Amino acid sequence: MPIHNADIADVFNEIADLLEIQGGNPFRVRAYRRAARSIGEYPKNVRAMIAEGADLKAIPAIGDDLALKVREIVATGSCALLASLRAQLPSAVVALLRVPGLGPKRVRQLYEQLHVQSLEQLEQAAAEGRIHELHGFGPLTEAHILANLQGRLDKSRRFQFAQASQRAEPLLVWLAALPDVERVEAAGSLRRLRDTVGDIDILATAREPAEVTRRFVAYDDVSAVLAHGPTRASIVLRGGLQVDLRVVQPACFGAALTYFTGSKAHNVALRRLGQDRGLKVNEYGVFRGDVRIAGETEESVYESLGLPWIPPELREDSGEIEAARGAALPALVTRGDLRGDLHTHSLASDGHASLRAMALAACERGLSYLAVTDHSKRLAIAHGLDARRLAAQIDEIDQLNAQLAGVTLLKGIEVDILEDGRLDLPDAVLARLDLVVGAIHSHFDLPRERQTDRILRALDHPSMTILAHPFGRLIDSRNPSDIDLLRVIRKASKRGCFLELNAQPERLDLMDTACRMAKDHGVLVSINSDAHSVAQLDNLRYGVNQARRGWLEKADVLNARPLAQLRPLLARTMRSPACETSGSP
Ligand code: DGT
Ligand code: CA
Ligand code: CA
Repeated sequence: MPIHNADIADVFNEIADLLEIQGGNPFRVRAYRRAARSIGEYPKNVRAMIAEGADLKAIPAIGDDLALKVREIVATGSCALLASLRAQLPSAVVALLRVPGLGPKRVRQLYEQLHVQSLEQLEQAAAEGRIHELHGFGPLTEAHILANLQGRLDKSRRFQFAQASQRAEPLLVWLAALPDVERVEAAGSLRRLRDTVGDIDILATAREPAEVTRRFVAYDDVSAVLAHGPTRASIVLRGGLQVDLRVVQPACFGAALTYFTGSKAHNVALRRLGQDRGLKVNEYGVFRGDVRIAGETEESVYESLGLPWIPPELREDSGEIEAARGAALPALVTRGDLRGDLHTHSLASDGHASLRAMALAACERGLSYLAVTDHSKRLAIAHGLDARRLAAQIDEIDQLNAQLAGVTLLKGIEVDILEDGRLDLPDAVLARLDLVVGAIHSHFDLPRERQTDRILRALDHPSMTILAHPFGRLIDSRNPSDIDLLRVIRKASKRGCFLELNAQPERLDLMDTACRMAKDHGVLVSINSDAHSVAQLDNLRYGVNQARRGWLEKADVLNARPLAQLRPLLARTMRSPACETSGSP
């Protein structure tokens, strides 16, 4: 394996960690850390420099002794000093240094006196109350360690995108306003607009990196500091969300942003593409031999690989690289493309605003139509409408539309799809509506065959227009129903029906891959807020995020159509019983 600068930096960092735990000379520890950073960010490939006989002491922070070590690492992949340090201390002990409140001296005590060698063992020792008996530790320190570890080890917890972005946005603004900071960007799953986020990754450039990490760990929303170094730090925000900050050199910023945006699968694919061209791609740049040929911007990184810049939403190694190479990247739908919203509630069922207030709010948000789709009677808990109340609402909307300017209310219903696939209201009243949004609110766990048949039957109803939140999942609390999406999509296509991408942050249903399937089969997706209040109309942006991850373009989205083009698509004539395929899906 060819040794790259990052590998050398890793060796030096581990040496510094181990020396520190063993109580080594602080100057020596710092020298290794400085060297690690300097080499990691050095624009030329050190291995190539050695091959050319260049003087390694040209690299900042590298003197005679460290130059020898660099040669040793390049020649052998490691160095004797690291091997001997590792022989004295298991390398998992190094991870203990990252726990707030644990310096090298304490880590050494824990290791020697309690035989703690890993974070898991540390948590166990704290939970069993063995730590506070050590010299220099007390019950407070022990409790602090335990609290920190529980935050850190609970890696499985994921946050809804909306929760994560609401936490991240003020932090990003605050960071950007710090005097030393030059650039700040979110990376990771947050930047890829994933429906859930494990932790937040932030990249920055700054004149004084250490000053920025120092301020970062003192941000007023911090509940724990997991790590704090001169160029990187990790904190846990109140509410439990972890944030990793890395401060990088401007020349590396684009490469680091690409790397830490991920996904991991996309990174692997980029690296492979680089290898085919004789290039090395990592978080410091793109290198040909010893020369960094790209890295300052993301565009430069992609360009060096013969690709246009790829939107982060698509970076999942699911065809985006091939599309980029063939100049066939989708022009992703934007919030500004949406002309209306086809699933909203009012005071009549479980909404919190009047029809008029919802209509005006939609207009203010640049929408020109809004479908009123209150619940049907089966959903008694939501004060669902029966045929009589729905008929009254239809009349009310007609009157309102006569008064409203700039926005049109469409008459709809979110009708329950009953267990057997029938709809919860009589055909006659459904036939008076502009659109019928059908939704499952019960029996989520039917076997696949029955659940799918239930939906297909609903799609066969002559009035059915849009299948709402098709999988019924709730991100934190309900798994997606087991349905055969392909059969549902084929039926929707045949019946002229549409699938909803419900934009509520806890739903985001359709999922991204399902959006793409709908697109591939020519079934339009309706990005709906499902707003129960004026403010929830802003959920649309979360729906658009998800649609972009699903490769949707403006033309793939039902409510990106202006009203005049929408009306014929909603018209029931397309779904008349005459073109029904009598039961066989
Ligand atoms: P998350 O936090 O679970 O929602 O998902 P990400 O994608 O934000 O993942 P995270 O925070 O573990 O890492 C951020 C990015 O860093 C990730 O998307 C790709 C990059 N990355 C992390 N570890 C590796 C790795 O081992 N190999 C490669 N190629 N990239 C990695
Ligand atoms: Ca992350
Ligand atoms: Ca992370």
